Amino acid sequence: MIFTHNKKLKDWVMKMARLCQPDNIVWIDGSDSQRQALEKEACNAGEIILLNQQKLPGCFLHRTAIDDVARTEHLTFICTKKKHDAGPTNNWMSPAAAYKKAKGIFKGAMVGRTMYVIPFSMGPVGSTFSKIGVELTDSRYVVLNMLIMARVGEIVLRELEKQDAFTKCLHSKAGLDINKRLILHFPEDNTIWSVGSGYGGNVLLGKKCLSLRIASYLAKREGWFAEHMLIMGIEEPNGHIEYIAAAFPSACGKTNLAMLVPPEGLKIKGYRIWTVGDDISWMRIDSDGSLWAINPEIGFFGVAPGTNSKTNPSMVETIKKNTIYTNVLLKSDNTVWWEGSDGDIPDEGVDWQGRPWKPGLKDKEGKPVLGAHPNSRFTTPIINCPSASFRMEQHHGVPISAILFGGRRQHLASLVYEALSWQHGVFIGATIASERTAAQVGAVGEVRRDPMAMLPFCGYNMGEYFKHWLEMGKKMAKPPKIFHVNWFRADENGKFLWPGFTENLRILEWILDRCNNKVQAVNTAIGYVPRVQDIDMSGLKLSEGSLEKLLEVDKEEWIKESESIKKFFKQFKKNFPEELWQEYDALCSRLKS
Ligand code: OXD
Ligand code: MN
Repeated sequence: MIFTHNKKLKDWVMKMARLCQPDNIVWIDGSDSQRQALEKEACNAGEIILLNQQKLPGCFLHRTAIDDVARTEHLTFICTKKKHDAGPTNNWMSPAAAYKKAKGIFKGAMVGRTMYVIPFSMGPVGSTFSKIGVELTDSRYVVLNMLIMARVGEIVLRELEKQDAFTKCLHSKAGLDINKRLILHFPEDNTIWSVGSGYGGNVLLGKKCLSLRIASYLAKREGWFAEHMLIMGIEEPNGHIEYIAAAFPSACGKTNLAMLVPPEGLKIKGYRIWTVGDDISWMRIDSDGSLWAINPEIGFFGVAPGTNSKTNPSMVETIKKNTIYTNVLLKSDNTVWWEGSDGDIPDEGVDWQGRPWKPGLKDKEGKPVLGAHPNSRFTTPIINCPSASFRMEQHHGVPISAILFGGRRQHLASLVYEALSWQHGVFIGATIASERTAAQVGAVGEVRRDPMAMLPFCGYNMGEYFKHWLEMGKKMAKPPKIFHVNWFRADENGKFLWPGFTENLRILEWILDRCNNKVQAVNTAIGYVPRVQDIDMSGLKLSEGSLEKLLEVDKEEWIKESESIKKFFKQFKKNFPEELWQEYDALCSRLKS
């Protein structure tokens, strides 16, 4: 039993308990002994499976319901009093309607279950960056994942006695019924209600819900940034470290970049990479006039398929212990496997739905049956990562030299280019986009805009969000330089021109050289593009003319792109900042000159 002096917290827990009617209430204290007891209970209840403890110590497997395997954006709402405050890119419900609808589902949802109270801090406990949340949940899986992803327990309760502000997070699995599933954000009440799901992105409320949707709203009010960005440091042999933050839409390689291992050809230069975070960056302007960042999380919630020693050797090391796997294949030796993992394809196993599986299995329509769900995940502590930053716990964060925006564009976007100014950089961020691949539903090649990679995560009107970016730029004496990268440019046959992954360090090197005024660049219509000779290609052979093609700016294609940008911007109507229309006009006139 935990004791808190915080009356607001006690009253709220009791009020939610009256609504959900759990049999009992357990406060999560953050101790190893409590975690181990919960792991045992969850195993006994069949919620998780203990994996082979010789090969995967401290690891477990969990399977979600088969229609509960990803974030459900159509069931995710921003509930502000005025619809306009949620903006044209968010689903909106009025707070009164949303509370009423969700109360109907939460009512009695925890009968026969325990309600766990999870006090958590996003960011180091007590840092000026950090925000506290308290999640009430009836899921042991949520508790065990939160213990990996956030700083949890008694230490947070003590902090809550010094300050009163916390995000009220209520979650219940209820009946895991997709027709009774809602992910509701009430930024004006600092409240999140999630019901009917057990999938991480919907239920680990410290992550997307608090650290992006609620935090972006608070950041606008309080004058900081909450962004969907990785943070990494690049150390030179002399010990000097420069940090960058990068926003790419989901499935564009943020996690792989955040922990890359230098390629063979650059090893001689002795770089060392430090991973601060792979998904979320909170950034503030410090007294030195530059932007400093923390990762509010302490775990990775990464996608399993495609993770192997070639694509991400550091992650392969990270997930060898203390990891919860979700929706991957279970092998007969009680270890796990997924499509695109290391090692041979197993002869048999149990698939992510709990059914017997063997290679070559086809469904009724003749389609291959996958062992692991394409969005199967692992939850794992950052501290396990060989490149984990030694500054994770520093209350000050790390100084950011460059901000990168990127997308998946087979055509159009050069491998890398630098914004002409902060304002132009905001324009670039506001226009980032990815093309659909054959793996997604919809027309292949169709462009989906995802400004700053925040489209599903901005907790308020995105027109106002762009204004916030512009305002922040004005307040910084030493703003980071802004760049756009595109690892996915392809030739006429659709073959990627750039090898990506570890080789991307060559582009980071150019970016840092630009930040330190060490190299010149070509001033093009879209921004500063590298001179071919300034990318270090030691040990990497591309076919003749590939680098030139990767850096090419095709004005005709860009003129077509500008039409699509205009259409996208128009939806924000009066809320759209004039400065970005100026950038739009300036781009058009540069393209036509
Ligand atoms: C994530 C996402 O899970 O962006 O990080 O969807
Ligand atoms: Mn993400």
